[in-house]
Amino acid sequence: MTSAAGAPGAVPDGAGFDRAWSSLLPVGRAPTGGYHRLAWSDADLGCREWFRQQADAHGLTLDEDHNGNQWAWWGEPGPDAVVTGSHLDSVPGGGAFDGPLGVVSAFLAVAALQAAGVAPGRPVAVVNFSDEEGGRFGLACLGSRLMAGEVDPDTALARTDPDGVTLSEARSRAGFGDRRPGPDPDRLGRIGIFVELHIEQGRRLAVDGVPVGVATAVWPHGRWRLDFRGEGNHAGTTAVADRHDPVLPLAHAVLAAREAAATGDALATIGRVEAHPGATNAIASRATAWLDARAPLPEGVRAAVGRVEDAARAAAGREGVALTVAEESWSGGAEFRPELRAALAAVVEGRLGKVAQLPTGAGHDAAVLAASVPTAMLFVRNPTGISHDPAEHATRADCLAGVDALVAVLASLCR
Ligand code: HGY
Ligand code: MN
Ligand code: MN
Repeated sequence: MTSAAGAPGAVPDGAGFDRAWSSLLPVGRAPTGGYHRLAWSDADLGCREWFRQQADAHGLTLDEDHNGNQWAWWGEPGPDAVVTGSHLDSVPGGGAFDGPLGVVSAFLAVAALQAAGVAPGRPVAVVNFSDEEGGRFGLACLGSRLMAGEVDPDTALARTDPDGVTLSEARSRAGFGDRRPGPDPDRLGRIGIFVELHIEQGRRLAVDGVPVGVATAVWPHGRWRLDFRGEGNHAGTTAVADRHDPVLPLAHAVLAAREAAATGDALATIGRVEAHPGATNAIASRATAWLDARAPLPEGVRAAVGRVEDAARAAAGREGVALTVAEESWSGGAEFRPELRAALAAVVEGRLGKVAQLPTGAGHDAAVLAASVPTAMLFVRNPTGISHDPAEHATRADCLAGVDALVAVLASLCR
């Protein structure tokens, strides 16, 4: 047995990475190439079964908690554990790497330490956090936020998906109905440090020519639902002066989101809209838009949302349309501990010869946990920066560099 210090003999198993990656790749992939691994769907259950198989293959002890999070323990679960992993669910039509790269890399990094005969000085676990994307029920980072007591379980259970299925019903259909979600101080209390590896959702590492980076911060971000209620009518016989078209103020909201993003430091996006009844030859009676807004500081997010809401309300008033705006999800973001990220950056640089430190506008479970435990993130270079799309990609060489960096980080933490 060698000590974990540096674990020079622990190197990524490229063939092992290929096997793990290729066994997960087909799960939940649509014919379009995009992924529909939505929480508690058959695709998500397929990912959960894959996690169980990986835990078994690496001799890790499986623990599935009441919030749907999966843990694979190397040794006995215990306090001050080094936990690494990410999520396996995707946005609708998402890419293959956002989430899964962190979970696959975590299993491979643990396998490399095991193969090198490392005896970890503290418990180690690989984690799959449930429903990180909120792609079905609209609440981001739900598994980790329920564990941390950040989301009311009854509020979450009552959330419905676009087909009107509640989270409660979806969990029951998945065989989880007998387990009530909610705060889990025991499991949260076991975490000594959480390290999440994730594909970069941007191009900073590509521009800097660096394969692996360390996160400095996750921006605050939230989701708002804008409901416009007008008056349905015939598209071919209703004079403009007689219209109360809800899609018109919705269009103003879309333009205001772009304006807020183009003129401030926030990012504001409306990527999901619905018009009812959705008939080509009818003026919609109601329409809904979902706004995603993010910025380096919370007040920047609120300012951007305010600009969108003001524009939408003014346009709705002119059109005689009623508007309600509701905040659906809020994540406060996180600043990762400077001393921790500097220590990990030194480890990564020592292993790979170079490193960068960078913030992200993308939300992560690591940002949720940062309020309770020391957390850090490693980013793997994404040549195009594209994410939340089937074109999302990282090269195999960079994925293995990410595993290599994670091995060195885990080895340094497991002393
Ligand atoms: O939405 C996000 O930023 C993350 O991908 N859940
Ligand atoms: Mn994502
Ligand atoms: Mn993610």
